[in-house]
Amino acid sequence: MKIIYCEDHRLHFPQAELSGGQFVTPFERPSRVEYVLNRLKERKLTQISAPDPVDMKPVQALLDPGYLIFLETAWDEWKAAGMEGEIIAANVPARGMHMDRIPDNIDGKVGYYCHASETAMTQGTWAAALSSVASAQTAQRLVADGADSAFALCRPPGHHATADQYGGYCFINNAAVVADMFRASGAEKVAILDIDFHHGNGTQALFYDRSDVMFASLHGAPQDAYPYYLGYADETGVGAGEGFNLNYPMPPGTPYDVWREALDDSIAKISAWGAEALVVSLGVDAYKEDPISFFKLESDDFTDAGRRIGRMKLPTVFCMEGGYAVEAVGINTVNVLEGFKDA
Ligand code: SP5
Ligand code: ZN
Repeated sequence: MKIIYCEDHRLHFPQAELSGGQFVTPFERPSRVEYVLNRLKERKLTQISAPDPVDMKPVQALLDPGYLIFLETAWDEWKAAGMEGEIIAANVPARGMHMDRIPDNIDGKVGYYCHASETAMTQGTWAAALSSVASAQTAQRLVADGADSAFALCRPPGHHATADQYGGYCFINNAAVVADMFRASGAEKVAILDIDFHHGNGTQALFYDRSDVMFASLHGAPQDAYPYYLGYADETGVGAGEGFNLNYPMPPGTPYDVWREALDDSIAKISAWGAEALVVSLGVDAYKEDPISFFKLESDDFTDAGRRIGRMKLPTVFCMEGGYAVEAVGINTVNVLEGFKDA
């Protein structure tokens, strides 16, 4: 399997994540990628290359133009306004306030374009986010050109980012861009399977009214887990998209045999629909030792999950999402890929 990775991810490394009322070193940190790379090499998966330059057209086609300009210019505006620290949203438009009037003040703008204040931006965030989506795009082109599968080792991750909001450590929704590119390269029906512990709220929102991209997400139930305000089972799509959004929320302590039933159900529905290409939002934070999650998957379970995904026999792009038990992130991620290959 070809693996695409860009070292520019290191340009995004905030010092601070707001967690439990304190600033801590972000869970989403550069070393995550090093653990995955090391494990890939240990397992002799060495077809690793750098991405081609980012193609902004598919990104601009999917996302809000004002949001992209914001991401590109936010750091300079923040500094020009005399802010000393990293960019952290301290205000958001809440119930009863205007949702559609964008402030001029950068502090107001940051909150307008953010949905979760745990996520800080720094000088290098935009460049890193572009390198991440560039990896996803290069993986997509490899698969569109005939490869069975490819793994985009994306960092920062993407599935929480919507058309116009960042948060949950995500800025550009890599998996969504890949799905849209599969449509443009000829697939009529594209599925996104999101196995990250957290609900893929950004991906859901981007395709909620569309019948050409089916979205399935296995995640911690919103009553108990970030992103809290989306991800219920009764969110099934709207308009033409009705029936094309599948949520599998699960409670604290969920073990693999329960999670696997959700996986099998989502796979059966994607297969019955006749998807022609598959994008996997590959987070491994469903692991039992993950510091911010509450499922109970073991490392071997990721191999089995990969095998089940591989049995779909679809052209597949994997996009790295979350996973914060850093020493196990490499093993668990590569287990999915090896299970997939051996299917
Ligand atoms: C891509 C991805 O996995 N994003 C996850 C974003 C999670 N944001 C909320 C983090 C809450 C952390 N709370 C820490 C409590 C530790 N005991
Ligand atoms: Zn996650």
